[in-house]
Amino acid sequence: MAKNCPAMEAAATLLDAEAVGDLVLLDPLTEESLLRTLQERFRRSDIYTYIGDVVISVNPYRPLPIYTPEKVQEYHNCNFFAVKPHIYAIADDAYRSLRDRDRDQCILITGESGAGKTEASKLVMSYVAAVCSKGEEVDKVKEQLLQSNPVLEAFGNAKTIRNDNSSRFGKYMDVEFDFKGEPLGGVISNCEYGLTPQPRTELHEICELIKLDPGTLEQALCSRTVKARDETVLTALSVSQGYYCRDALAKNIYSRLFDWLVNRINTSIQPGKQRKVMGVLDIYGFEIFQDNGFEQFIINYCNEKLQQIFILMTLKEEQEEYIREGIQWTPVEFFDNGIICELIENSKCGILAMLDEECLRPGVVNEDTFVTKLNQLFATHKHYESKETQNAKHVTDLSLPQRCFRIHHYAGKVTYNVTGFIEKNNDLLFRDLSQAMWAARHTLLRSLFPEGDPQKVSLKLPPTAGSQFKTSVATLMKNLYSKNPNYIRCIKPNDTKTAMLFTPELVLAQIRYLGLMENVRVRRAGYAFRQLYSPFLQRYKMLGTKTWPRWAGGDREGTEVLLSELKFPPEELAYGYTKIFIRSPRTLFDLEKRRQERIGELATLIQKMFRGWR
Ligand code: AOV
Ligand code: MG
Repeated sequence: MAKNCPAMEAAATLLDAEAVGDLVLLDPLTEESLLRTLQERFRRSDIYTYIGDVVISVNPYRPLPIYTPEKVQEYHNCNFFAVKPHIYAIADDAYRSLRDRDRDQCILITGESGAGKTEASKLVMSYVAAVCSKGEEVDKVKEQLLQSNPVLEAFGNAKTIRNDNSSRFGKYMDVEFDFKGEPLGGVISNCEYGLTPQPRTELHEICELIKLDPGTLEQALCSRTVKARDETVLTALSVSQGYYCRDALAKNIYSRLFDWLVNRINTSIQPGKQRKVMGVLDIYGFEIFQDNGFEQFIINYCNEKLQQIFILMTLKEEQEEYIREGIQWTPVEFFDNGIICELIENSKCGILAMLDEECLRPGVVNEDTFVTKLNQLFATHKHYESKETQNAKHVTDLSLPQRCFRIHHYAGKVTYNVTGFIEKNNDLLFRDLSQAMWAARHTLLRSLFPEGDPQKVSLKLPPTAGSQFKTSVATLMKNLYSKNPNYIRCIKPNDTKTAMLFTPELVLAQIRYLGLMENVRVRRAGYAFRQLYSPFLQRYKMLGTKTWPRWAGGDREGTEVLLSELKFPPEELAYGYTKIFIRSPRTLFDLEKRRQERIGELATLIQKMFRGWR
């Protein structure tokens, strides 16, 4: 390069600066510089980048030689910030916190469909399996945990336009460890939705498979028994009702079989006693199709909740802690998507509650009354739109058709067509069909339909699909909140599944909705590490002449005495009411390094004393 060409030099500096591994160090911080950094790193096949301890992963759509056993060794017990950003580093960090600091962990993997979440979850699991100890019993457990994946994927994944191996079920796996950090087993939970039946084999073939008299199935598919007082009336179904029954049956068989499979795997991998837990969450990504129905609505709701967890745990919680601890702090603005979650899930007037209400209404129900109600309720809601409410809000968008509503999700605007919402939410399997299945001589199938037993007829309506989903999402959120979160934010670089192709506009949109700018800003304004004074002092007091071997005063005072003796720059530290805050991870590593050296010195000293005594 010509030395005296300032433009080239500036460009080279920029490129170097743009390739920083931790976006917290980015200077200047703009959307443009953040995007260019990811692009430049991606060009160099560095698909992983950090924001503090959050990992961003950009899907390379081709195999990279960075997952070898040698790489595993490189990251095993590594210093998170001293090695190149890698998914193995976050896996290692989480595993060590679990083993050495006794904190349950969860790894939250988010991103849109095809961004690489499932691949990431497999990399985390295989890394943890590779670094924990070996032995016949442990190897058996590891094998069982890893092998559960292909079985579940065979059943629960399907090709979509977005992803050839798209997860159609949300998977959350708790891996359980003993006190030494050896895996004991695990528990899998599935939040399943998005099954689109394509069910057309001949009735006779089906009946042969399930060992059922074809007449029984035919009758159950074409008619319905209605009980009125003491009378039982058999009514014939219309053709479309017949199709509905067929699809409902196929879907029920599929999803019940899937639940059975998960239960079977759980019984073989579930340990007796649980000690420490690492949860790995790999869920279907945010979906925006040309035509979006109930499935997309449910899937996007789940993603909205995951985004909320991210906001609450990293952005909001971080800022609130500074305020609680009395630390000087300039608040950083961020978008809180709580309002969108409420719009969907509010138990009194959220969209799901309105849908349930519509499903329970006697008489003819259809989706038109459902949309009308939503339009009335949310006429002025900032995140809700439909053709009717647009008039009220004085906006017109000709692309928004009738029988549709649009939600402004954190990740983008999605137009949902309400056709099929009521049917799918009701998810009713007429009793005639359960009874027909119970009559089959195929024992497994029969066991999947216990309610078909005529002795056990219950009149209670089963919960709707929407409310079941809401419950399982709530359970999942509670579980995640109880653990220390680790984030992997996956980015999809192009829409054509092309190797190493980076489309800036697409990535920029994801940078925006993943809130990466806010994430960097909060992280920069904040402190990377914090700990209560007492455990902090206990761990590092050996480094100070005044605090070692014993400190008689208070913990906070002791921490101050110790850190001033170690001469860290004052801007690196902040003293809260109960905790010490350290700004950069490097200061913490410095402390750790000094501690290791000191332990070495003390060990030598003790050895010398021993020799002296002998
Ligand atoms: P997803 O889980 O995020 O989509 P996947 O993990 O299935 O996406 O990734 C989609 C495809 O991208 C994979 O089948 C791989 O071909 C490729 N890929 C992803 N990560 C990597 C990687 N680290 N290295 C190489 N190739 C990769 V969905 O389940 O549709 O939301 O619902
Ligand atoms: Mg997936």
